[in-house]
Amino acid sequence: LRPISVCTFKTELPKMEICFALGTTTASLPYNAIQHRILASTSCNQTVIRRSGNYKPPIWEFDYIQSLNSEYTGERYITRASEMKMQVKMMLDETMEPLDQLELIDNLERLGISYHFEDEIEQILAFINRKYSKSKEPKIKDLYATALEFRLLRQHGFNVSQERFDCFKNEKGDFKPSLCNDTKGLLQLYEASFLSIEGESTLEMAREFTIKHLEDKSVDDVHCDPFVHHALEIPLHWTIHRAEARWFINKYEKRPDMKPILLQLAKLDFNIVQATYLEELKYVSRWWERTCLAKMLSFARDRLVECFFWNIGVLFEPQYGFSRIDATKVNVFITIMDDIYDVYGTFEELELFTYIIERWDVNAIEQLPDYMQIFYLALNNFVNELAYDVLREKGIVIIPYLRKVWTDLCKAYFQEAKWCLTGYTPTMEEYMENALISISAHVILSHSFFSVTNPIEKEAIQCLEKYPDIVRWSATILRLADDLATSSDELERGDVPKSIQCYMNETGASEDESRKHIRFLICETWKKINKGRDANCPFSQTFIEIAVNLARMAQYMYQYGDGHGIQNHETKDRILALLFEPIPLK
Ligand code: 0FV
Ligand code: MN
Ligand code: MN
Ligand code: MN
Ligand code: MN
Repeated sequence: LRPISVCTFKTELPKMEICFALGTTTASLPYNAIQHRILASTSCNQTVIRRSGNYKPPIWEFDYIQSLNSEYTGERYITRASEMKMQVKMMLDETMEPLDQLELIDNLERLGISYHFEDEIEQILAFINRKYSKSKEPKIKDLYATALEFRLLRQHGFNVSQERFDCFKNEKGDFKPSLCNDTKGLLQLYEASFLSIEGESTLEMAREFTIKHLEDKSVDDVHCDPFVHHALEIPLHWTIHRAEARWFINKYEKRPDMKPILLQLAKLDFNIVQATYLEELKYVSRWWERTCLAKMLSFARDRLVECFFWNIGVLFEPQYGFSRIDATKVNVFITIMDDIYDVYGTFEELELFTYIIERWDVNAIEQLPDYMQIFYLALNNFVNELAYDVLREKGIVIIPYLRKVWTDLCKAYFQEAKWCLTGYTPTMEEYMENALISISAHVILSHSFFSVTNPIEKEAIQCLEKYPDIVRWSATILRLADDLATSSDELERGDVPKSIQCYMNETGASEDESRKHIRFLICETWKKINKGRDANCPFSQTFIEIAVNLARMAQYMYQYGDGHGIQNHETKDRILALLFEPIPLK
């Protein structure tokens, strides 16, 4: 047993039927933690022993956040940036060679400033695409240029065939061995291969081929090309914009072909955008302090800054400040609620809580223990406020939808609590069906949908309610990335088995094999996303981008372990670099 905190709660039991059978006795249960659950939940006297997640207090305290200021809010900087944007627009107009155009676009994207030039970029790519499909001459045979063009066109939704790479294969159908010496070409081919969809064997082969040869290079060479190293860590297509911008600006500065205007605009724009993030963070941190939830629910993760940070990856453009603030609150509520179910709540409390949430019965709140009362009322206030804003701004009542997504989440959490209590290991399929909901992507994305969509169409809501593909794919990657990073600790704490354990249990695979399989599933899900663009659902490009970015951000937050809950130094450094430290302008 690992009881950490002992506390008392109201023992008035729910006046409702218990609608399922447990059918297991304490004696036969395999895990200490489960016995502990039983112990806690059968206790009818005043003392209840609870588990603890052993979470550390937050790194970023309220006073620290409030003390931060950025000089980049001033009019002077904004004017300067606008002037530079005009110059870059001219540059886009005047660049004529297709390869130069492609490189310019690629640089703008990696520098994090392409969002200012979306129309111009779209036009150029459409032109390149048309020219390519009309031309009868043999296509360019340079691997680098071919792959760059392929990736950019696909990224922007143009339909280009993998056959473009056939000319780089030999008679046997393999990539020509001579390509190994072309590091620049290999790198581009590697990045392009991540835009593949299911069944594209050339791109599959390209990925294996390039990874093998790039890895060889990065092992051989002490002065390994930083671009190779960076790419192998995480491909561009999986990277969030802000992180890439921060990294690339540094590298771009040292390039011989660097264009000073791009560099200066990128730095300045990064700092200006960062300053708006800071204002949002300070605002939402005051809200968080006022709720007192961190003090009153001290068993839960207090991760306001991390919760905010997710949204830098999910929707980075400065105009979405309000969405980021609301989305931060959503993440905070999810994180606490997850801890209530996974760590702190007794089985009976969870059962009652789920029952009351399902009916959204605010009148029944008194039946709940104190910590659930305060949590539920905070959540209720948030839902009502958001619904009020949406009704005022967009004339549509969304309360039932919001309640429904929170209810579904609670039911999925409760299912896991039941499995935990009975020591049941679900099959992979059973697990995933529930885990795609319990990872909360649908809650996150539904709230984002209502906050970024205007006008809100009834058909789009109806689609959203049915857990559309794009939400499922995003949820799949979020869930699997989370499991890879958090399940070891969760298992130790006596949580339910996660995907890795379910797969091991079902197939007899070792943990290593199982983890490999999970990473394979992540790659397969990306292929679906790449094909994606669910034609039946009238979602905006912005919303789709949010869903895809959530998957990207999950891989970023869980890249070196649990970047959300456990405060590892990688996440700390990333937060400093993306949120708190401006880029020196010199
Ligand atoms: C992860 O915690 C967690 F809190 C999530 C994914 C909820 C918040 C989501 C965002 C901030 C995007 P944990 O690993 O404990 O989640 P599970 O579902 O595995 O218990
Ligand atoms: Mn993009
Ligand atoms: Mn959890
Ligand atoms: Mn959980
Ligand atoms: Mn987890």
